[in-house]
Amino acid sequence: MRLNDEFELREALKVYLILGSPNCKHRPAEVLKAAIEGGITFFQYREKGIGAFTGSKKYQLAKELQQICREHHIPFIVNDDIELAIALGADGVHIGQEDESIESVRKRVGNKIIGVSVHSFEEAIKAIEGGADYFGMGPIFPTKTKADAKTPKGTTLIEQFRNWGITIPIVGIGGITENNAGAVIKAGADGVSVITAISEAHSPKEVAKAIRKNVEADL
Ligand code: 3NM
Repeated sequence: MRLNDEFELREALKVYLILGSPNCKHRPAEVLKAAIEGGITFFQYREKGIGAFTGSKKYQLAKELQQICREHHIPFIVNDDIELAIALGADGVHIGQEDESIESVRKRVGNKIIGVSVHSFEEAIKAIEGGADYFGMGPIFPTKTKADAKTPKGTTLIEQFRNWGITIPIVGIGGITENNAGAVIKAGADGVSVITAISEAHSPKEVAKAIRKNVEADL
């Protein structure tokens, strides 16, 4: 999957599912397939938390999920694990502030997508200068999914970024559901990143569909 420009990336980020085996009650592949049927537009493999796979189990699951994404033309990116992303030929990586510098990651992944988690104006400027392709900003709402998540800030920081003239594609993250996704888009985000609202849903397909509908309504 190639995204040729920022416009295509912005479009692709609308409904951005993230998951790994610790986030799923059912087989991750089944959850991903259902979410794709519901209308997700982007996928990140994030294998973190209690019981997270490592080594060959992690590689095998990543490969299985990548294959599903390929069949449906959904970009597939990997959280943090640059080596895994390169080994798989993933469409990109998502990194945090504690990870390797963006410049160094860029040298390793070439023109693949690099997403960066950003929490302040200073981090935003540094990430733009380093060559980030999009920002993940959160937590917007309270979340139990990330053990070391910061205090939720609501949508104010996204609004401020847009008021300051920062135009880079942004996805909100943290506690996003079908009920609050629209507010994140109204604040100026291009999309919403969601883990548990979809991964632990009784019907990942129906929740993905509802989030897609609400995002499109507010874009
Ligand atoms: N990053 P859920 S919050 C992976 O604030 C992640 O950067 C965050 O999970 C950040 O959709 C978060 O289940 C967890 O709330 C999001």
